[in-house]
Amino acid sequence: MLAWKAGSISARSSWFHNADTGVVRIGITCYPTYGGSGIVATELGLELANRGHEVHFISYANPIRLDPDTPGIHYHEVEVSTYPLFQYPPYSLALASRMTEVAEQYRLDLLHVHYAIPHSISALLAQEMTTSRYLPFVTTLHGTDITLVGADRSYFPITKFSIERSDGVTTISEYMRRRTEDFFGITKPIEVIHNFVNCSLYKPDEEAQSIGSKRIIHISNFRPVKRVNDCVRVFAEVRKQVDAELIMAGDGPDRGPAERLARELGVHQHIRFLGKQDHIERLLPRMHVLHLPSETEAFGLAALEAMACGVAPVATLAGGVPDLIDNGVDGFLEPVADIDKQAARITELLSNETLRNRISEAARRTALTRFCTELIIPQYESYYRRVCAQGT
Ligand code: GMT
Repeated sequence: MLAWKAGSISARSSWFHNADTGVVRIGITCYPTYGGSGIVATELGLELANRGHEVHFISYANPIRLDPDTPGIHYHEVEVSTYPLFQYPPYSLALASRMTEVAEQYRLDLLHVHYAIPHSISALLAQEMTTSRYLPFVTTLHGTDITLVGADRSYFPITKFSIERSDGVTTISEYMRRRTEDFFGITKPIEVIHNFVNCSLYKPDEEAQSIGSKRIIHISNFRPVKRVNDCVRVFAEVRKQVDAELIMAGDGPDRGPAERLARELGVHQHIRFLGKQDHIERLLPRMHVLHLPSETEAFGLAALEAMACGVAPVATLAGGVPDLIDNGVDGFLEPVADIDKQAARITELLSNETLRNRISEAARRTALTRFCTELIIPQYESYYRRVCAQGT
């Protein structure tokens, strides 16, 4: 591990904060907005702090879902100054400077960045700028950092470089691992650590489900890759058979077009566009079906959170979703853009209670037995130990 970075670091050494207790001082960087990668990073930081680790979030805003008063949690804002010459203020550089400051001041053991671009490059710079010791960094690849941004001609070389220069690379599904290896010709090991859910917080509420009409929910950041118009089209078909309601949670560029389409199809009075929601765990248990019609999806965190609440997922056979959903067992996978098949499946689930209960129970079981926080967080802890041990 050290050989390919020799020269700049040979005189330095990394340390693991407390080798006896395994407590780590970690800097976490993510997009602090409503995206799944930011949610995973935040929940990971909170869980690590809960286990006694010292967690420092370094970002341009306080990540959503993060209460900075939580014991063991620190938040360091990155200030991006503007200057008349800067048409594009260089956030990556300001981030690298802040990472270095925090790493030196709090004697961080490692950095963990979520979403490759630009966080991984900032971490690499911070590593170079940290003079007191070797500062390893782990990059977690979440989805469009590889499938869309990384595939863009302007970002391909730097994405590949950032992966190659990371001390450790994890990703959230087998599909993402294969896709990264194949597309970038990466040969270094990529560890798959799946998305996780807090199964005590995200749990079923049968009573809430039994009240009122049948409810379908879609949760996303309303980008084109999520195909939110398909939710509306499918819903219009479902409404021909079942008296159902559609709840659209989240916000993003395709919200306006989806609202227009709902009016055109005459179903707008049965759809609620809620905008961004801070407490999805309170909303989900009242739902009957989650609809995730994405073009591509690296894993599908929203589907996992729904499954933990016993809500049957109907998703598309796209990307890493089969890592999560076993078609016909704990949810359904239908072809991308196939409105008829998706509508038929949702109609069937809403009108057949026996089927819905079977899927709902299996979905909860999958969340509990494969993706619960208690199972996944130790995988990160052990991965950090391995990465830090490589740098000593
Ligand atoms: O859309 C992205 O690729 C970014 C990311 C985000 O920040 O919203 O979402 C991805 O990360 C989630 C958490 O790991 C995954 O569960 C989502 O499947 C994935 N989204 C896509 O691949 C479209």
